[in-house]
Amino acid sequence: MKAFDIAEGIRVLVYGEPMDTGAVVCRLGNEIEADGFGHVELLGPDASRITMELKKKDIVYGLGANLGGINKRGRKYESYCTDEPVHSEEKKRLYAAHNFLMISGNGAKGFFIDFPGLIGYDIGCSDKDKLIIDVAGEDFAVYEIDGKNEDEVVQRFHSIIGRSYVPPKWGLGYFQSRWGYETSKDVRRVKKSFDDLGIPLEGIYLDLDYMEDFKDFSVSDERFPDMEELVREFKEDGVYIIPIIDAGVKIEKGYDIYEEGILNDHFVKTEAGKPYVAAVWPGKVHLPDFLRPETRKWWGEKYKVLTDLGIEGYWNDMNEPAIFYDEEELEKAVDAAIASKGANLGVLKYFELKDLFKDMGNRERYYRTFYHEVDGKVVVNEKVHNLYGQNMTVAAGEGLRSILGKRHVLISRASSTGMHRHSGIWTGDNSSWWSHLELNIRMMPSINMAGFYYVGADTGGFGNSTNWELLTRWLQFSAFTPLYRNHSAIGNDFQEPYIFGDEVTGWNREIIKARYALIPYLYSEMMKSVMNGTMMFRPLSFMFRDDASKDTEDQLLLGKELMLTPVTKPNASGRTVYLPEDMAEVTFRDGEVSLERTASGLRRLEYGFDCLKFYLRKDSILPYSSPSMNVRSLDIGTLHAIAYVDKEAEYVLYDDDGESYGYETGESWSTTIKVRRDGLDFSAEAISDNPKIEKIVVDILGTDGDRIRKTITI
Ligand code: MIG
Repeated sequence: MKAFDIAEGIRVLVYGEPMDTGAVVCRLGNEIEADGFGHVELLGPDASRITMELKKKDIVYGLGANLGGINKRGRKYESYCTDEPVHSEEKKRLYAAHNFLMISGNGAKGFFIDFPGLIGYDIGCSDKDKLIIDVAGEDFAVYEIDGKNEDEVVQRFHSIIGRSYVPPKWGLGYFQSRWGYETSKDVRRVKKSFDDLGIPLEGIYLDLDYMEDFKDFSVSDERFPDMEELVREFKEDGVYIIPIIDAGVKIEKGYDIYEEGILNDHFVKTEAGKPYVAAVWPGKVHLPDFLRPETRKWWGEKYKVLTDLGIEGYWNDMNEPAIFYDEEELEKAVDAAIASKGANLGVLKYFELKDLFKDMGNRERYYRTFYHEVDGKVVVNEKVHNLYGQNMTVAAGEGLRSILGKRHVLISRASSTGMHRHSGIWTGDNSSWWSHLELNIRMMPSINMAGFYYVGADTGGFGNSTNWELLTRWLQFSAFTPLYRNHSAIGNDFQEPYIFGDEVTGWNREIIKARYALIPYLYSEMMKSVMNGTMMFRPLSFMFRDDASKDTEDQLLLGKELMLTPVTKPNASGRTVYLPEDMAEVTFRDGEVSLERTASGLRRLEYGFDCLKFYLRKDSILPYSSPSMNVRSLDIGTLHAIAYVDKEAEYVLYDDDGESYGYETGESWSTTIKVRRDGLDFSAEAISDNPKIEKIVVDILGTDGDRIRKTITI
């Protein structure tokens, strides 16, 4: 092991000769003396174990988009990007490999394990006092990060992984999606329903249905003959089309992507050096070797086919990569089935036969049978598995940036740290379960920790049919997440916000409108978090040190201002909330915003379906606008704000053009709003260089119950 200095509070311990995974952007400093952290042992070739002690009260945060709690203690996890269609409690891995952990107890300490293969975590599970990390290799680096508190540790971690991707501002609108909008007629019908019912809509995601035979970069002539007009007409109304792209390339003579891929050697190979054959949606496919820079460049340029149609947003799917079966596995199962034809199968034999077919998808063996080219060397997928989705998405991100010259929307299913500089993520195939709404809440802070900000879950739930109540409650929570997308799987009941009758439609419309009113604030918070490397969503325990705050995992802090308290149970007219300090209850209903003082402690919150509720912290200001039908028509000429003030409060509203890369070099506008108690009165002032803002109307609630409105002219 060698140790190097990186920056204040950050050092790296290097074991063996790790490869460059693209996760970090920092340079090694001086070599230093270090005894490491915990205990590292080599258990054999390709097996290293790191063991650390956990104190009774330590909280372990991190692991990004994975299962479990905000506090990761008490279970096992794995980092090995996997197409996991059912996120049930016993699962250990999902689509992401986010290897950042933070132990918080007596101070906070972060660890990032930079390694592209399988890592197992046993976090106080088999031994309650131990954190055991099993790295399937000998070559890896561990970044060790100190800080005065959790926020500083995260900020320092983000300083070594580099600034995160941000979408254009329209990426914060409301998106409707469904696997099974089969034709452009279907898509037009969906938009018309939103228009007719006055529900804001920013865009419609297109799933596999738009392609011809599931071929990437193709558009079905039969089902989407008018794609170009569709995109243009929608855009005139401020509505975007966002198509899916899958990792696997259909094997089909004459299909340009396949032909070019073969010609230029772009596909991953078998041990014998032949293009590897997997089966995914198009049937038999080859998988592009995204670990090769030439292949990434080729793939990135292909997006031109779609950007030429006016498309500016994309989602990358099946890039773990997902494999439904390979030829060997299928043959084995089919042979066994044929051999048992007419036989009197005993039950055990029957189970054996059935299991050959069951779970044929994503078998670990597949990932040991195909190879990448990394820096001229041949490397089996298993060893670099977690870099596949990352590099597919880097290819897309770089391609789109150079083709469009302005920001684009991009989300990916598989991810690892490093990809955060190029794309957002969605949390994959959740189910229409109440427990998955709760899981969504718990995932948000850890995903931010891992470097991803443009994030959201399939609102309403992807698998299984949702119901009006779960959808409405989920719309209420997702109204705060940067990616706000309702998505569901083919075969389930429809779940557009207008499906469940007039009354529910009215509620959902109000919730989505309230989201639009919050976009100035949400965009400001997302951008400031990205720029400063701080988290947008934080657990209560980052700010409040009492045990009740540490135990609270169904409430979140958003920015420095808000505390979110979503309802996550059926048949509930509200919930019990825990307030670590006095706050003001905020209600957005029917275009009206109201504030009520609430004393700290356990409180009953009445939270119906027809509104958005949350809390505003003391000495805080929340700016908002009038709702609009899309981001383009968002008008902040008259900006509104609510303030809950004891002594004084300040909010700095970040804004920029929302579409160029100017923000990278500081092209932005800033509006500072201040409210101060002045004897018996309040004073409010603002300084702004934002040309769009003319006046700010601030509704102030004092901690003593006084209410006053101030209007500031800019
Ligand atoms: O095997 O494209 O997570 O969002 O709707 C399923 C169809 C493939 C998985 C994605 C989901 C998408 C679905 N895809």
